[in-house]
Amino acid sequence: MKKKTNRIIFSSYFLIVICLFSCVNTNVSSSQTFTKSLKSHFENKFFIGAAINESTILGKDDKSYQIVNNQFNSITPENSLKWMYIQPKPNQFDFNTADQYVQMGLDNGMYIIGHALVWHAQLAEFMQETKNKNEFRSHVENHINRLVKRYKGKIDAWDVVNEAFEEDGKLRNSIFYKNMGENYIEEVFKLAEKLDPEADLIYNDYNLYKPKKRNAVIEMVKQFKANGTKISGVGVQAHWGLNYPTIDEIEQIIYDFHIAGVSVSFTELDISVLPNPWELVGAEVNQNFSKFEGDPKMNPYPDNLPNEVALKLANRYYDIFRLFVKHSDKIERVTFWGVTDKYSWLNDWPIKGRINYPLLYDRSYKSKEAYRKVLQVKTN
Ligand code: 9MR
Repeated sequence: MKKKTNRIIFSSYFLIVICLFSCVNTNVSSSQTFTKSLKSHFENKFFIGAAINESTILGKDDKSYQIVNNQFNSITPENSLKWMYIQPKPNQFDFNTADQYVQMGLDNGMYIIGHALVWHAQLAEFMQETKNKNEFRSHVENHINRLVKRYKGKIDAWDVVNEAFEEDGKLRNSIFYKNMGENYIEEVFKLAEKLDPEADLIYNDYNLYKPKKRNAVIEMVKQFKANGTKISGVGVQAHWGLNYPTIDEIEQIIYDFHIAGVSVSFTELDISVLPNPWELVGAEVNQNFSKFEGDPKMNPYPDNLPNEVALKLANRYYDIFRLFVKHSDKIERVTFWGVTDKYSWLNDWPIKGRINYPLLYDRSYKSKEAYRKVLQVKTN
């Protein structure tokens, strides 16, 4: 929390500086940029962040870059720090994009997230091929060592482990579990703490509104605390829909983790507006629905979002943020999973090639009704 206040003061200062020197000629309207922003609106409540892609990090998508700088005070790399990109071959690291990502956050006084050290998806191929358990473990240790040391004092929070539980609360039978055994989560948290004792250490997962899965994470938190293992917070991936989870279910998540003694961050917020006839929830990337590709029933708004749906989305965001403000003492950060609808992963999941509208900015980088509604949420 101390860090949070410092960073927010710094980023307010930075906003004024940016205001003075560079507001001409961005495509974001000046009233939108400087009279109000998401970060000023929720100042002292929680960090407000966005996941950013490589084009934004490298400055190729300047409009996105401007939105991020003007509106958000926290960033998460959507893909650029994932294992397959950062260590594609044994001990061959490519830090180019990651370094620029971190620099962007430092330049703009942001709360910088490292996502993610240990995750079974987007892993390098050589890890799948490593059959020797000792060798596997030393690759994991080397990976964490190199990343956490390199960004010590710069990356504020690490998603140390991502998506390690199944829906029924059992540990996922992942490559990490198979090679390192059931204590691997605690083991890597301890290592991350040793390497950067100041960094916030987060466990991140989806579907935590479902009690079985949430309880498993709570048990893990309790075990860590009993053993003196640092865990700063739980990242609740918020890949949600217009009708699920209910506000009560979200509130329960906040209460339960608060009682367990960790902060809550809503780490991957986006609201799908497209049909979900299979009641598919969360973000299990292995679910494949390719047989529905090209089916117009599954892609009902290929040209634009009808007003009534845009309003539903706006009201849904309004309700969610009202709840977040109500519990802002327990919430560290709220991060959108992307900046504009144009590049949202939800255009391609669970069916490729759809047109989805899950975020606060549209395909031409304009703020949507949902953005305005979020700013209408009272903060005092
Ligand atoms: O948004 C990311 C997308 O570009 C990648 O193709 C995908 C690969 O699995 O990962 C997406 O981000 C995921 C995040 O890292 C962890 N939680 C689920 C997110 C959506 O899949």
